[in-house]
Amino acid sequence: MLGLNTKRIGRKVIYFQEIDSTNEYAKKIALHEDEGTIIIADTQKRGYGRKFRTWESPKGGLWMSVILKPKTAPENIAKIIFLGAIAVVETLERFGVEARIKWPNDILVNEKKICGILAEGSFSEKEVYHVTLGIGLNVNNPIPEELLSTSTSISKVLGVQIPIEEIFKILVERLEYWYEEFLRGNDGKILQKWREKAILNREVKVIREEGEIRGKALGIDERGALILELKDGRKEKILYGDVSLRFE
Ligand code: BT5
Repeated sequence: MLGLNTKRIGRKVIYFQEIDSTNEYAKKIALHEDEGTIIIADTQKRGYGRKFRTWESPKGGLWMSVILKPKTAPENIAKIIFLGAIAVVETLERFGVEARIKWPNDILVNEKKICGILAEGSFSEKEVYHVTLGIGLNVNNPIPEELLSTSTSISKVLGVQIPIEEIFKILVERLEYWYEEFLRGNDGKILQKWREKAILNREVKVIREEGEIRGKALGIDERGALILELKDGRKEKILYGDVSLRFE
């Protein structure tokens, strides 16, 4: 028994020992599921991130997806990623791990990635039908050799293993708290908290399809775009890209 105290998020939890991807599964069933259903798996054979990049998901990590059905406009989906990131940071704090958010969807500890978030939605021009919020958090799982210099896990940071159920329970509670704020229209509170926990006011390199761009990350706007201050003082808004903190 998980004994969750939440009303909406995690009302139903579907567990797999092994699955291709919890996000893929959640998207498939989303139309006929109630809001709040969580898909969770011990391992994913084909976990993925943005642009379908491979997400390593060995046993010992927290790999989960939440089905959400907010009555909102598609431009608000970025805030769902943001509230997911805040919930993860607060969960880590409860276990004594200090983490920061790197726009748009990474959670870092000592500048190493501990968690990635992926929101996938089905929507029309005006209306969101459903959003699948995928969270991949390295807990007790090994980190693959090729990611060791850029990634970490809770057990590596703390030097002890924490039962996944404990992390899961708090994460679900924090997700519910922030999702309720979102549903109440308290966007300002979400954006403010996000800014408080994010890596801002420093030089970054953003890799976009149309090329690289460097500048100082100042913040985010209402839609979730990153505001970058370029060398010449101009400001540029970036809606899609990868931020790199380490560069020459
Ligand atoms: C993300 O993508 O960071 C979003 C990852 C979302 C994963 C969850 S797990 C549950 C749900 N089901 C899924 O199939 N997905 C979601 P992105 O920003 O594109 O970052 C991907 C990059 O992170 C990869 O190219 C690797 O460099 C790195 N990476 C892969 N596995 C990692 C891991 N376990 N820990 C840290 N970094 C990893």
